[in-house]
Amino acid sequence: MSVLDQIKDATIIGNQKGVAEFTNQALAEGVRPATIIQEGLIPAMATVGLKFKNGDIFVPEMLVAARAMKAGLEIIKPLMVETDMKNVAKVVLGTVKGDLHDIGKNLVGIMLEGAGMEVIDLGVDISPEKFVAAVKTHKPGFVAMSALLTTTMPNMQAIIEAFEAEGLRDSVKVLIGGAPVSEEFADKIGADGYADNAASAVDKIKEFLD
Ligand code: B1M
Repeated sequence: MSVLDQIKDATIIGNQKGVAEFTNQALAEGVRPATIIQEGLIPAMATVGLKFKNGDIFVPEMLVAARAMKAGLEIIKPLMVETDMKNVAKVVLGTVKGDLHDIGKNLVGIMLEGAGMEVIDLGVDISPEKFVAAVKTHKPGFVAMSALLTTTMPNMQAIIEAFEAEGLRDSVKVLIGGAPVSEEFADKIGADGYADNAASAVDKIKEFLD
């Protein structure tokens, strides 16, 4: 079994220690950090989601798998940051109100920081008011929102409307992402862009900077 498969299996069963060990082993073997994420950790969470959907596992198992994935990300995070290109853009990032999923958001944050951007991570369950306050305080060029539940997607629109109501809409580019979100939905709610993964979130922002 390859070390990437070992990372995947350890994540699925929520074996934090195993994920950390196999991640370190993979790095020692010369596997690129991005490959560990793309071919080990992310597919593991896709399997976990499927098992949950099929009723094979329940919320507690999903939670331990999420913690195991974070153990791998913690090791990889410092390796993703390029030191020579700081602050090419300032990004306020958060998971929208009602939604507690943060792995994808954290990954987006890691990739943005890795590309030399300053990230103000508001966390999860972030209301329109909190996004508005963060934009007023930090004056970012970009706001990146994450939603993983179909029920919380409409809160992205509420945030854009709050920016409009506060006269902030033209000061920021709003990008959205998360498993149930699409380009079409981004257009519908008047977002400036959609990214289907963390790497493309970086590319989208770079497009605006060009
Ligand atoms: Co939840 N959950 N969950 N969950 N969970 C999903 C999302 C679900 C699809 C599972 C399923 O049924 N198959 C389902 C949603 C169904 C739906 O809405 N249609 C679901 C459900 C139902 C729930 C609860 C309601 C369960 C319950 O309580 N009965 C509950 C809701 C809690 C809440 O938020 N209020 C719940 C809870 C949880 C846990 C807390 C146990 C845990 C989250 C732990 C955590 O995040 N700290 C959890 C998990 C782990 C999942 C799954 C299994 C994995 C999510 C994940 O981390 N994926 C998920 C199933 C799935 O997605 N297949 C599921 C890995 C991550 C790297 O991918 O987040 O998609 P993702 O991020 C990607 C891209 O989407 C993109 O880049 C990332 C990296 O490439 N991206 C962005 C994300 N945000 C972006 C922002 C951007 C750009 C790109 O900005 C520009």
